[in-house]
Amino acid sequence: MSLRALIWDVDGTLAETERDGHLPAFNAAFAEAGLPWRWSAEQYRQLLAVPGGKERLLAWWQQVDPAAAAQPGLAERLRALHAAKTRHYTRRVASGGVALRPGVARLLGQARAQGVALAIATTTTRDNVSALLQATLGEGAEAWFAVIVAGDEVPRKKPAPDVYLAALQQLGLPAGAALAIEDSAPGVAAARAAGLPVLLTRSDYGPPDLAPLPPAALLADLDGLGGVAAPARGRLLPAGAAAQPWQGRVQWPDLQAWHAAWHAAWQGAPAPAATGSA
Ligand code: XBP
Ligand code: MG
Repeated sequence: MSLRALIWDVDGTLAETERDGHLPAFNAAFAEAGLPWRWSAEQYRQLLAVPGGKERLLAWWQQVDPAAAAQPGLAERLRALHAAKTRHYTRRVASGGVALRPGVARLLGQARAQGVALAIATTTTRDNVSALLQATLGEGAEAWFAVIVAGDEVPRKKPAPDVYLAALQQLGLPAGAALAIEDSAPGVAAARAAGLPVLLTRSDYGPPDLAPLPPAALLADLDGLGGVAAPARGRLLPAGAAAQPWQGRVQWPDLQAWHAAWHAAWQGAPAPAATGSA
């Protein structure tokens, strides 16, 4: 089965948005609301275990001020605080505060030249996706993506597979005809649970290591896609074979070869769904 679609995660995969966008936006929203909170980079790394900005805020509030978190009207306070954070985030992105990770524009261009479908499956909001694509790829870039599924558009956020299953359904493709590009453990778990082979491009906030994954889960475990300044480094994980060191700049033919090898190892059977915890 040939590779017909690339399904991209957003935060941490297209850009280091957690470090350069979401964290400062949360802190700006706290300051604006007169809340004494300022999340450090390390605190935020811990908080990222909770996918979803609104869910993250609630978990924090329950941790630091359980009495306030139990007050009636908290849901509205949370909604307003998250809306303020999204405003700070989109303003920061629109002003050029966030750059694409190395190699992302290259690979998107190669996929488009091949006529391969592009899709997005993310936990963040559609407003944030639109702001990032427009600021980093220009007007009209959003139209490059045949499908965009945002976190609030499905019942469950990552590590549940909902955004990936919705993307596949809207693409009209089986999981074996696509490939997910992810940066984090919840993201890998979500893509695996949807039966997708995954290219992992670890991000600044990605986990130091992922729970052991069945060989079929990952095509490769890299520190990025590789840019002009430096190649990506990591390892190929051919299904059923030993990991092989790899370094270079990921190109469309690499994805085709890794995807074909994954299929050959599984004779087209879908990879085992997620088993381990992310
Ligand atoms: C990462 C997330 C998001 C962002 C914050 O999404 O978990 O919640 O951290 O964005 P991705 P929101 O699947 O793209 O890696 O505040 O809009 O949730
Ligand atoms: Mg991500």
